[in-house]
Amino acid sequence: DLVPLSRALISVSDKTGLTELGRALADRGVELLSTGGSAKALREAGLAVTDVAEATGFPEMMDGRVKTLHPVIHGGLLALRDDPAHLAAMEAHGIAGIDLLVVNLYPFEATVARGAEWDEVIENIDIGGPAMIRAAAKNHGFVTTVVDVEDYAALLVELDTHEGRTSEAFRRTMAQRAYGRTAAYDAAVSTWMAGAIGEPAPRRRAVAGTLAQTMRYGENPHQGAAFYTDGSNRPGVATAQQHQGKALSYNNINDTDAAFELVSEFADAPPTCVIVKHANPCGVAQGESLAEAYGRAFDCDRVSAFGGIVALNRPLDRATAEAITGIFTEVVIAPGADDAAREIFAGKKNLRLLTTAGLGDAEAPGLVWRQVSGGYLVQDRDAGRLDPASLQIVTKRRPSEAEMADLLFAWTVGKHVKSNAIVYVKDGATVGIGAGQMSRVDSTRIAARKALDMAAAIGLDAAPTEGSVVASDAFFPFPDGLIAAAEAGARAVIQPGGAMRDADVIAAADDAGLAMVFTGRRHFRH
Ligand code: 93A
Repeated sequence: DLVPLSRALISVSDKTGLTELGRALADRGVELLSTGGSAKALREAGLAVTDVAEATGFPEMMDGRVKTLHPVIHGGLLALRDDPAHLAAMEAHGIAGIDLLVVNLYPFEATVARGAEWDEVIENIDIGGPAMIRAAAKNHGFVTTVVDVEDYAALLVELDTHEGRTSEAFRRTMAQRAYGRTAAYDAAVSTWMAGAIGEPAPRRRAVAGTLAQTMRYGENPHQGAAFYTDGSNRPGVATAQQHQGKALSYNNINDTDAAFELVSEFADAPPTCVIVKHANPCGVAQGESLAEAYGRAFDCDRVSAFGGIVALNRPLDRATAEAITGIFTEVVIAPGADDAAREIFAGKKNLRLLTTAGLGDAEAPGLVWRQVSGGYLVQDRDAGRLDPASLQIVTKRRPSEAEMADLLFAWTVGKHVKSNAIVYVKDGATVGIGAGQMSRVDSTRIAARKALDMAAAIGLDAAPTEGSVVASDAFFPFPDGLIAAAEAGARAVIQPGGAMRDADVIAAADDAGLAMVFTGRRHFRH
């Protein structure tokens, strides 16, 4: 899969590193082909260059709007070098292969950023550059495409590693970046245009992905909204089949996603049910049966579960469907539903039932995006599972086997609770969840208090947190949160550790007779 590189087309607006790259390629015996300004710079650096105009037999024209848009160029980029018909066409039409394309586009984004007028911005929409990039990247079996100055060095390393050739893996990596660039470029054009013509509706804005649905409104009734799929085709809310009920709202989709992501952590576990409200779980439980799991999840916080989203880790059955219809529920998502369950739900017209092709992959890598003023934050998905062997027991008392199982369950739930997250668990069911507080001790107290409220509502004598275990998504900075958990009746604690005052926190745990394990890993979720 190594292909030699003998002819390069260089056409760049940003001339950074251009002459160095040109010289490095020429030194390796690569013939250079180039457009007006790029060719001039290369020539001034003393390099031999063929003008694109000479290769095409056409001058660059219409203020440069047409310079590389010619079959001699696009044929050279697109021809399959192992297809006799393509080779014959090249021969017949005097087309020489182009093995490397180096392009960076007209500075559209920078032109917008400096506040240029409409006509000037339009003139900075590159047409020939993206056309060449898309052609070369499509033909990555034979052609290398470089669209970032930052990749010049990697290209030269690649050539030196393979004696002037490029590997398939490298060409594919570069092709992926190439399409990423052209996609972002057109998105920038569309986004600018939407702003310039005063069209704020989300459905008109450039968004990566495919428009799946426009909504009556967004998070609130005065906000427009739309839903896009990203083409990854993963099991989840975007690819689920909806069997009944009204179209999903913006908040439904957001909450259903949170519920499904959490239940997908329990792919190989006993029957598990997650109930979500406002993107936080308000009850997560396992049981002998799915119906039992639902009942136990419901008992964590019956008040919040009203109008919630239910996610299940196995197909919905009749008993679970019956239990769910006991209260008003917005959405149920599960990897399937049997006929009896479907029949029971059919009587509840407002209940949406979504089935997926399977559970999500909690360990799949991926990127998550967040918008900030004037930009985006991108990070790896919080994937990956805790290795129980890596846990460190830091207290005098070791957790029992049953406590350890509950600790791991609480830890996994805590990963999906907005920070500061505190999760009390007993016998495979959450009994108190504290979410989204600005101080950890508040989350600890709120979770315990909600558990007490629940106990009063359903007529329990003892506090549900009595004899529970507790997970904290990040370390306890002070002993106060841990002491509050001990006072609520927790017997074991799981937390990352790593606080300056760990020693104080461990001493407080020992004083209260708690077992505590450190994970060495944090799960902030904001
Ligand atoms: O106006 S274009 O869309 N028409 C073209 O045919 C074309 N071919 C390359 N712009 C075109 N380019 C762009 O010219 C390249 O993407 C690059 O940004 C720029 C390089 O021009 P020069 O080498 O003259 O500085």
